[in-house]
Amino acid sequence: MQANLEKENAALEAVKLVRQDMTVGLGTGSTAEYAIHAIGRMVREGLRIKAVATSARTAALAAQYAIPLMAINEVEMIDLTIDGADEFTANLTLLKGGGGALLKEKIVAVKSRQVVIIADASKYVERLGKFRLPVEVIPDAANYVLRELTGKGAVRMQEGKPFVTDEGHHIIDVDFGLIADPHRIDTQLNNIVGVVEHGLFIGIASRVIMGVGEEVKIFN
Ligand code: ABF
Repeated sequence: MQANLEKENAALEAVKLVRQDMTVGLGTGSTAEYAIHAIGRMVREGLRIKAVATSARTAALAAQYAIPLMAINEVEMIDLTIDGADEFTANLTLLKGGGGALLKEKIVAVKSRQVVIIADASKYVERLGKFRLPVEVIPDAANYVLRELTGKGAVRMQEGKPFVTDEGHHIIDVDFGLIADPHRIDTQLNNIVGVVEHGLFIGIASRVIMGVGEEVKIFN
């Protein structure tokens, strides 16, 4: 399938940036998993790195390759993080969190010297927002946040049972429509009591490597 080939090609291009003795942030999601498999093979062939996982699922996959894992808080600085995204624009603004790991992904990303996003071509958008924005909330604040967001242009929320993150928080998927001003939404969300984090990554990605057909395209 085309998307999987594009994901794998993007991942293989990104792992060329991994160097001996680096501390590497390992992302979450199917695209990031292509990179983890490739890095795992490199570790089996003698690559010496330390790694930090952004989710329990990623940690379990890294453990299969005996990639040495450190807790996020044990690591001062991460040299390179490779992660996926749900959407990205040409100016490297991202919508992330569809995998429910946005909090640790953002912590790992902001601790990283270089954040390389890998994606298939379907993730490239002119404007973010076709994919609903994941907003991570403290469970006790969920109803309050839902009410606040309904008043601020969010039109559709997650129905049914909330997604519970590794940290025990809830994810509310919010449909803001196409997002003209990510900074405005970032500020709005950061000022609602009970919101822990959200999936807009602004000014965080250093580069996006997109698989497109058999090729890769790099956005800097
Ligand atoms: C994680 O994986 C999330 O931030 C993002 O939502 C998701 C992308 O998953 P996939 O690579 O499977 O499309 O990076």
